Amino acid sequence: VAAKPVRIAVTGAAGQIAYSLLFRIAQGDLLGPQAPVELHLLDLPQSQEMLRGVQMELDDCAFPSLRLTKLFSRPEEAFEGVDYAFLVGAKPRSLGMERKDLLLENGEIFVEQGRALNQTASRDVRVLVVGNPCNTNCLIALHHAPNLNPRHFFAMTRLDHNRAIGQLARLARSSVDEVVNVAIWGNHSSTQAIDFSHVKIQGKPFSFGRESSREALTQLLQQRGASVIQARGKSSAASAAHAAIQALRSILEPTPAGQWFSQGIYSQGNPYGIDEDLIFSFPCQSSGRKDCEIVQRLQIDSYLQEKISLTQKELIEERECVRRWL
Ligand code: NAX
Repeated sequence: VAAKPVRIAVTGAAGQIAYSLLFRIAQGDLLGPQAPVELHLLDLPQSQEMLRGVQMELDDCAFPSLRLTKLFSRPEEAFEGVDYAFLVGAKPRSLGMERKDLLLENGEIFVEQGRALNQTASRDVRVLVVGNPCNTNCLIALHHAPNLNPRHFFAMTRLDHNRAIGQLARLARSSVDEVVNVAIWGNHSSTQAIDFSHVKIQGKPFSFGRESSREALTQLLQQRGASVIQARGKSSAASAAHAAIQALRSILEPTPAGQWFSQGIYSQGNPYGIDEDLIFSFPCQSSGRKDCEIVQRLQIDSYLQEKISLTQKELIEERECVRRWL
């Protein structure tokens, strides 16, 4: 008997991240080249023509594992029976728009999509929120999906994590696979707390030597998204799609012993004293059974603790801003 296709929804499917992500999934980068997949593309009614173009291109690749591509403008239809949902679609921040306005504009989208997931998605669905502000959008979605497991909702901080690995490897003149155990704590925003304190390069603990070089790298990483926009004229897309694939792959594969990845997850029951109702990025590990557990008992020095408190404060403020929906 042919295996039943895995159903995967991507929202914002006419946008630039999706233009990379959909082809990567269809090629097998998420589940392997043998696993049959069915893609559900969701975008706004006015973007349906564009979606048709994307669908034609997917057809034209003749990917062996892509069984079906369907187009939608209504989330409850797009999420019907899905095993994975990448929530990428969101309104971009326009010129002069306050962070608060962005939260409110996007909040409504995630109320609707959370409800829709609750109604029609597989009971075992895993949800990755990419659309910004991704932590708080994810929190809203899970609050509106009471019949789904809150530990199955994630916000993407993997791009930040990967950026840090890339730059550390450059700094140490090492290859990226020799850099392990960087971590992003907190919000996917400029307050993110980048934890270099457990980093090992070529098996040895890494240290910056000078305080100024840690500050310089932190600044470079916090500004990286803006630097890409400045150079490319558009925000990060292929690197974001790659990070999204890795974020879900990381829960499907056992994490190498003693290592971790960064993921925004529901903070309830966390061992670090973080507020219990946030989507907060932590160093995480997986047994490979679609799970994601916070790494326990890491030492947190006073420098990092201060940064973690700041990013937590920002997330609490964001939550206050969208309180009407929680
Ligand atoms: P684009 O503007 O290219 O695409 C967004 C798409 O979403 C558009 O096609 C739009 O029509 C659609 N959309 C808007 N509202 C929708 C709704 N209610 N339902 C379905 N579709 C809807 O943006 P793109 O560059 O693809 O970025 C998408 C999101 O990812 C943005 O919010 C962006 O800020 C966020 N990012 C998050 C990152 C992360 O690390 N978490 C990094 C990359 C990126 O900046």
